[in-house]
Amino acid sequence: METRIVFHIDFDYFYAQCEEARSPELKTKPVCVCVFSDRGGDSGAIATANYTARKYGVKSGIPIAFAKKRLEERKDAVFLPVDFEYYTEMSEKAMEVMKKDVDVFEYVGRDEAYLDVTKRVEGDFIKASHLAQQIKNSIRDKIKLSCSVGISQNKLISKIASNYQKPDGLTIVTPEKVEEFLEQLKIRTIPGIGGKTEKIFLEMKIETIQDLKKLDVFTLNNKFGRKSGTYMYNAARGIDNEPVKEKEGRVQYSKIMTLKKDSKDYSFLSESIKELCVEVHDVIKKNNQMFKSVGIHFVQSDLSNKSKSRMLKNPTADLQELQKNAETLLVEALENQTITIRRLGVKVAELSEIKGQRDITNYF
Ligand code: DGT
Ligand code: CA
Ligand code: CA
Repeated sequence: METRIVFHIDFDYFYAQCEEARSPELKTKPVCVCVFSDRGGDSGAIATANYTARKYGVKSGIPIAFAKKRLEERKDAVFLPVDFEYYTEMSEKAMEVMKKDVDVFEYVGRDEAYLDVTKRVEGDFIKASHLAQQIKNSIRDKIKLSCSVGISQNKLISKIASNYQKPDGLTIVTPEKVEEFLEQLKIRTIPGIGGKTEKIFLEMKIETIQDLKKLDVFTLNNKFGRKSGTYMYNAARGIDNEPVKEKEGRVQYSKIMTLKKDSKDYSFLSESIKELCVEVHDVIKKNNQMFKSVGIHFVQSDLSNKSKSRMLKNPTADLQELQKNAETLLVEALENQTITIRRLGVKVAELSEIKGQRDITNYF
C-alpha cells in the first residue's frame, strides 16, 4: 500500500478563541467560556479557557467558582457564557477553507477534522507541509483563528502530532521518524488512554510509549480485553489503518411548510409545529440519528425571516422532546410578534449516530 498523507487539524482553545475573534480586546486577558447551570450564580463548569487563563490552572470541566478563585488576582479576567451557534458558524466557515483541494475531508467535531491529501501533494511530505502552512494562513487571515496541525501517514499519529505543539503548532512526523517520535511520549498522549488506564500502567512502572512497547499483545489483551489491548499494542507502534472517511460537518435537517393562512396565533401555529416535528423526526429515526439542537424558523408576511434555536443538555432521538422544545421556542418567538407568519419551519442540528460511532478514541 502506498504511504498516505493525513492531516489532523484542531483549533486552539476553540470557544475562547472564537470569543477573541469577535472581541480582540479580550486577547490580553484571561478568558473563560462557561456553561452556567440553571441553578444560577456561579454554578456550572468551564467549557474552555484561553492560554492566559490556563497559566492559572483553569481548564475544561472545572467548576466556575474554582476558576474565579484561581484567577482572583487577575481583575481583568473575563467569564463569558457559551454561544454555540456562533461557534458553529465559525467552525463551518473554517471547515470550508480547509476542505478546498483535499482528497478526502472528514469532519470530527466543531473544532477538528482529518484531511487525506495523499494525491493532492503526490505523496510528498514537503509539499504536505507547505499545504498545511497555507491552510493555517488562510484560516488565520479569513476567520481569525489559529489551529494546530499534525501530519503523518495515518489518523492516529496525526492526532497525537496535532496535540504535540499547541497553540499554533505544525508537527510533521515522516514515516522514518514515527518510532522516535512516539517512544519519547507519555502513554497518556495516545487517544483513548485516560486517567484510569494511565494509573494502571503507572503501577506497572509504564510511563512512556517506549515502556508500553515492552508488553506483548497477550499481556495487554488479558489486562484490558482484546479490543482495547490490541488497539494499545498497535497504537504504541504507530499502526492505524482507518481510512479518512468523507464526512460533512453541516449535519442538520429541516422541514419547512407554507401555512394554510398567514397567522400569529399560537394554537394554530403550534399544530403545524407538531406536524413538522413528526416529519423531521421520521427522517432522523430512519437515519438512526440523535439531535442536540432544535430550532424553528418563520418566514413572515413581508418575507423577512426570523429564527430561534436552543441547545439541549444531551443528545436525544425523542419526538416528545423535539415537540416540547419546538413549542417552547414558538412561545418565545411569538412574544411581541406584530407581523403574521407565512411559512414555518423546524430544524434539528448537532446530529450524531445513535449506536457507537467507531472512532479511534472509543475503544475504551
Ligand atoms: P486546545 O485544543 O487544547 O487548544 O483547547 P480546546 O478548548 O480547543 O480543547 P478541545 O479541542 O479539547 O475542545 C474543543 C472545544 O470543546 C472547547 O473549546 C470547548 C469544548 N470542550 C472541551 N472540553 C469540554 C468540557 O469538559 N466541557 C464542555 N462543556 N465543553 C468542553
Ligand atoms: Ca481544540
Ligand atoms: Ca478538539
